[in-house]
Amino acid sequence: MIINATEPPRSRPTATELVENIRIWGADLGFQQVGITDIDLSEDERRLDRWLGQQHHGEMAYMARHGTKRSRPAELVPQTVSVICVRMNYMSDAAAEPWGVLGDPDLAYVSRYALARDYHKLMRSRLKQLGRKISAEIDSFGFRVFTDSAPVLERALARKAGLGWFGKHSNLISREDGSWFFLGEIYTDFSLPADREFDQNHCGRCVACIDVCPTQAIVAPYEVDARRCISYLTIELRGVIPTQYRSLIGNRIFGCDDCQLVCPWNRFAKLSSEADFAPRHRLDSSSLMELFAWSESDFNVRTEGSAIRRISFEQWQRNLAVALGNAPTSKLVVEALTTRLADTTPLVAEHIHWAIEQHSGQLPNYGGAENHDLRSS
Ligand code: B12
Ligand code: SF4
Ligand code: SF4
Repeated sequence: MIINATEPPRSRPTATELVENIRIWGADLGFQQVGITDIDLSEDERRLDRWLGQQHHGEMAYMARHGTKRSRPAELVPQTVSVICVRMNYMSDAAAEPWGVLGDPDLAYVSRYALARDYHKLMRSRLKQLGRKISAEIDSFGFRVFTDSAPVLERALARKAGLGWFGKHSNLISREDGSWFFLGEIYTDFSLPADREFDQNHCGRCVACIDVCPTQAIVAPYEVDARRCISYLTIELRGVIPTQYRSLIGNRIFGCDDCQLVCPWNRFAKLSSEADFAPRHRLDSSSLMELFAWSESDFNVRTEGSAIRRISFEQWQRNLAVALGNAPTSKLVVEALTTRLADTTPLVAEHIHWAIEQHSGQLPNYGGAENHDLRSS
């Protein structure tokens, strides 16, 4: 090997230099913050166990399936000693104003995080780039990246890495950016100096999120009973939406943002200008009727590469049927619901019957399920 005598051999950066570089590379890759933590989540493990013990996870069996792997990073990826946590803002400056959509019962409200390209893809690709950049500097840097893709206690790790505090709605909040951000992690076997954990809480006496929650899912500060949460009911729950929540769901057809929309810390939240987070197919302001008219192939084409694909076409129609039950009564709405009955699954049909019933007696020639003998169709 020829060694250029004029250039000194590349020296290994000190731990402090490396961490500074990681932050700079993270910022260059579009992350608003990068923090580092060790892997001790014993306090959070107790809270997670309690949450599971109370059955707050409902039918999300994956939350309980992995034993202690979720709260013990080295059980998920052996030899992990440090975790690099990142966050990326997603509220797009191109999206329609959320309260305007929520306040118009003819429109469909899709959670702001799901209007665009599936964030998992973008986050994973950026995290991998960050990991490779570090490996190029440190030969012995073994790593794996995650974003909502494995049993990882993401918010707990992020809080420990100094990224923010748990709001009473349980989302992580940053002083600089509010809570409209995604989290991601790099697990590594390379020991890095940990940042100071975020040990303050800036919620104070505020309870705005608890008060606004349409289904009272925030059963205590920092504790969400997922079974009541509209995000769970419209996304994670595969079957029948319990009737007591249907009117409360309003026009929210995929997820829910209310607890974050009222949070004072989001008044100053910075918007994202990532092209990938700009809304697609006018999903930020479409009417319920437009979306209910989609065929299965429309659904497949228009939600390709989107986080909405976490739900099936059947769940999509189920959610729209509930929202149409909450829409202002009109002949067109009742006709669209009734027509759909001819070609749908028993699950969707059950929700359509409920929806039609909400309009019964409000139109002269539409008496609801009774007049149409819908239950036998
Ligand atoms: C399961 C899940 C859900 C479930 C359950 C939500 C929940 N609160 O657990 C449902 C489907 C309802 C859901 C909804 C949403 N989710 Co979600 N979800 C997850 C997932 C996969 C696991 C969360 C988890 O571990 N829950 C278990 C409970 C026990 O954890 P926890 O609520 O964080 O509880 C901790 C604290 O509350 C704390 N704690 C408890 N008591 C106390 C008391 C005090 C004093 C303190 C300080 C702390 C504290 O200890 C617990 C353990 O650390 C994560 C991804 C991941 N792998 O982590 C995404 C994740 C949490 N979700 C996310 C998002 C964006 C959402 C939604 C906003 C989506 C939407 N718009 O519809 C909503 C928000 C609803 C809400 N208010 O939480 C983001 C949150 C980003 C952020 N800024 O925090 C995550 C991190 C995904 C990601 N990679 O970005 N989600
Ligand atoms: S996402 Fe909606 S339903 Fe869930 S806790 Fe927040 S306000 Fe309540
Ligand atoms: S709305 Fe208030 S209580 Fe809820 S997270 Fe924001 S600051 Fe905390």
